[in-house]
Amino acid sequence: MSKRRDVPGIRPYDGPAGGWGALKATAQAVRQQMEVVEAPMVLLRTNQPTGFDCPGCAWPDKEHRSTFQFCENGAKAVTWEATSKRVTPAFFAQHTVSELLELSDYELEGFGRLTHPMAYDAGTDKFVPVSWEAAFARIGEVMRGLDSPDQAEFYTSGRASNEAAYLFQLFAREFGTNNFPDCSNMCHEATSVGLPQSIGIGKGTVSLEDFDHTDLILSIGHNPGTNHPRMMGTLHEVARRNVPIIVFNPLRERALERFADPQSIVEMATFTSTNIASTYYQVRAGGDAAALKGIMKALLALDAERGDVLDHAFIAEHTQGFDALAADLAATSWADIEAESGLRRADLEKVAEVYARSNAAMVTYGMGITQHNTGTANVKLIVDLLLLRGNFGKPGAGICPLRGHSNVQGNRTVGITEKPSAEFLDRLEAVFGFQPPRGHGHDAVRTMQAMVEGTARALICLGGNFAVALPDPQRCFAAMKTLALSVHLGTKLNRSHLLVGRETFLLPVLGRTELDVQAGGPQSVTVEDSMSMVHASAGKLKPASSELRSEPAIVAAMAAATLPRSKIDWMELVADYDRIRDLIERTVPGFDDYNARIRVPGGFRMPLPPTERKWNTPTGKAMFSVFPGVRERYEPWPEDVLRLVTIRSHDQYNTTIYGLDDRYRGVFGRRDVLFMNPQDLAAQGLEHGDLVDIETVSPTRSLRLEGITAIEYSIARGSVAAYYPEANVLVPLDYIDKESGTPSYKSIPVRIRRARSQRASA
Ligand SMILES: Nc1nc2c(c(=O)[nH]1)N[C@H]1C(S)=C(S)[C@@H](COP(=O)(O)OP(=O)(O)OC[C@H]3O[C@@H](n4cnc5c(=O)[nH]c(N)nc54)[C@H](O)[C@@H]3O)O[C@H]1N2
Ligand SMILES: Nc1nc2c(c(=O)[nH]1)N[C@H]1C(S)=C(S)[C@@H](COP(=O)(O)OP(=O)(O)OC[C@H]3O[C@@H](n4cnc5c(=O)[nH]c(N)nc54)[C@H](O)[C@@H]3O)O[C@H]1N2
Ligand SMILES: [Mo]
Repeated sequence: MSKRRDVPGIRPYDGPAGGWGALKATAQAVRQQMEVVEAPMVLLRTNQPTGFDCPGCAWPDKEHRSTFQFCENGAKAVTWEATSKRVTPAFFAQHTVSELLELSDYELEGFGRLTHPMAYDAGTDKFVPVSWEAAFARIGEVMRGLDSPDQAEFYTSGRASNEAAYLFQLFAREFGTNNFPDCSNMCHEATSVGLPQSIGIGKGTVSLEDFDHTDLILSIGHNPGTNHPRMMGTLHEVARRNVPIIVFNPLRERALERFADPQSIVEMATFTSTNIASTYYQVRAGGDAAALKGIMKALLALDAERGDVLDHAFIAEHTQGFDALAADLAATSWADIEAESGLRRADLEKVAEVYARSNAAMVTYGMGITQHNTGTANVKLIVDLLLLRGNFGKPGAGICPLRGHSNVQGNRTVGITEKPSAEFLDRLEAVFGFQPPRGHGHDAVRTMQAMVEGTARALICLGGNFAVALPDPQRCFAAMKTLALSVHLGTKLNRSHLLVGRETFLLPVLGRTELDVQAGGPQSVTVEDSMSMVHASAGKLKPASSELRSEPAIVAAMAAATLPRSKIDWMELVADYDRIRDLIERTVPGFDDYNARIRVPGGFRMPLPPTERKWNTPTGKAMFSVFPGVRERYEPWPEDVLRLVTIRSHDQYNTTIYGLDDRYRGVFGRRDVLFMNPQDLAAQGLEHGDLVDIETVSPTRSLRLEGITAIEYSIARGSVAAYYPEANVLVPLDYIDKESGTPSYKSIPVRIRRARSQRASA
């Protein structure tokens, strides 16, 4: 092969993930954002019994008791929030909103923490300071002036605490709508919709202890070295027990290959590392259903030979729908499975063999499974695989969705959903005495569609970067500007804040790391992690500005201003968050003795019936389901169409970009790249480093991203990858999983063409 040309910022990364590189990156993050004296103290308080919950990810800690767990990306999340940089009224006086909109979210957030409540002034095109009271009064006035409560949309980004989220849903429901777009609608909605159908609850079933007992992990479509870094410690332990970890991922992700645990004195001292994946299958993007069906088909064949491969007793006692699944697998051809998954029959048979030998297996998965047209069906297939060998309700077994935001699961538990159950609404009615709306409301995509159509008039965002996170910014950005009112509770400036409507308010909040003092004294909030553990989190840092208010306090004040005849004494609730938790206890099952139990270090676990082999489905059984065919789309794609997946870099938290490197993938100082398989490059007559244009194959919209540098990467053939959110310009807004509404961010049909001008490539 000829020598690869040099491309600026692209250098292979040969080391393991973790190790000294991670320590160095942490030191750098601290230096750039914080005063160094304060930093070690803050980091030491992360995920400690008396400290705050890490805003980085939703991976649990061993009872929140262990000594400080080193985590590079957790440190970035904490230092990013605890930065000493500030965005003050003086800053806003210097820049018009139009000017600021020219900047990227990376630059905007880089200016630091918001310090004062601000209101948009159309006359000067600037944000100007406003008093909290004036802001609340005006928000209330506009809200009351809407023609219908359903013209208002209440967005939640899953960082909000249980207390803030509960008050937010209470506000919206007393106001009269179930419009709850949330980040989960773009993330694990397929889990929230699929798992209840299969096992009766929309949550993962494994606990941290299960990792000590498992003897097989299938890791599908998630990148823990970057997105759930504390999981690496767990996987490292499992790998060192010689438990097979079989990875399915179109991209080679370094942390899934080799990891040096910064906690391991030996590995750090000797520069060694541990292999994580025992086998790494580079499945084609969107080929997981085919692969899972192949494994199950092989498993059934083994059972036909040996008779004891399936857990027949479990299937008979606990499940329904096995025969239909078996018939469908028999009817699915190996040719289709191989073509769609890009994997060989012999390999999938090997996985089935290993699975057949295991006593307790688990599947861990993330966005590679959910952000597809068939996201919900994919999730249900994973359950099928586990049910075949009774992998629920025994130590070491179960399903483990890697959640997104640190409290996205808790938000759902306390009522952030556009499809509330009748029982929950009945309890709200009984406890509060108002009649909550009964009809289903809008999810995230539906909200944006309503904004595009002009039927949504007001948007209140409890955190997040709504328009940048969603697909098709061209449409979404324009729609935001047609609103009568937008209100953003945030810590840092982002582009959604700047897409101002007729009136827009920016309300700066206390972050997780900061001390929250209310009339009743210092407060803690509570969060629920990926494994359904609920525990307290109390910030300790001095707030970024004396003007900041807590999220519960702001939500309560907006509610009080909007609902003058409210049945709820909002401000009294905020004086002491125990009062909010008492109300949660009275209206949401599983929170008995809430206030007492969060005062025990480590907190408590929410009920998870499948761990006791109890199934809250309509039949009372766990349900097998059938995935029709092997494709995400029911017709094959034309030959020259590639499947684009959008991914996160190592220096990024969703739309928050900490830096421009993606160390483990060998990308430095840039994000404008397209990862391609060398054979796909060659097939298109392209070379490593060529500039390309990407165009979405869409009958309805012309969506393009121009001037991207194509680079060689170890990625499955037919799949290409680019960074989110830059690549969101290529995602059609209506390209969703119809069952869950989740955008198909990981299966966009695209064509790649050499860019007309090759100027910037060398
Ligand atoms: N540091 C950091 N932590 C985070 C976040 C962050 O941005 N930064 N985001 C948080 C949030 S909200 C979430 S939802 C999670 C996201 O965590 P992940 O689920 O890990 O998210 P992604 O990086 O989007 O993609 C995961 C992996 O899926 C693979 N993949 C893509 N398409 C396919 C496919 O079709 N099949 C398979 N098998 N794999 C595929 C990609 O190659 C990538 O390795 O992380 C949370 N934690
Ligand atoms: N193409 C593509 N698009 C995607 C995805 C993808 O994989 N590919 N992933 C999707 C997923 S999984 C998700 S979850 C969404 C994320 O969507 P969002 O949750 O809306 O986005 P974030 O980038 O996490 O939000 C960042 C902003 O949150 C605010 N913030 C930070 N901390 C706090 C806090 O403590 N309180 C408050 N009130 N505000 C705070 C800051 O102002 C910051 O600018 O994006 C989705 N979009
Ligand atoms: Mo997410």
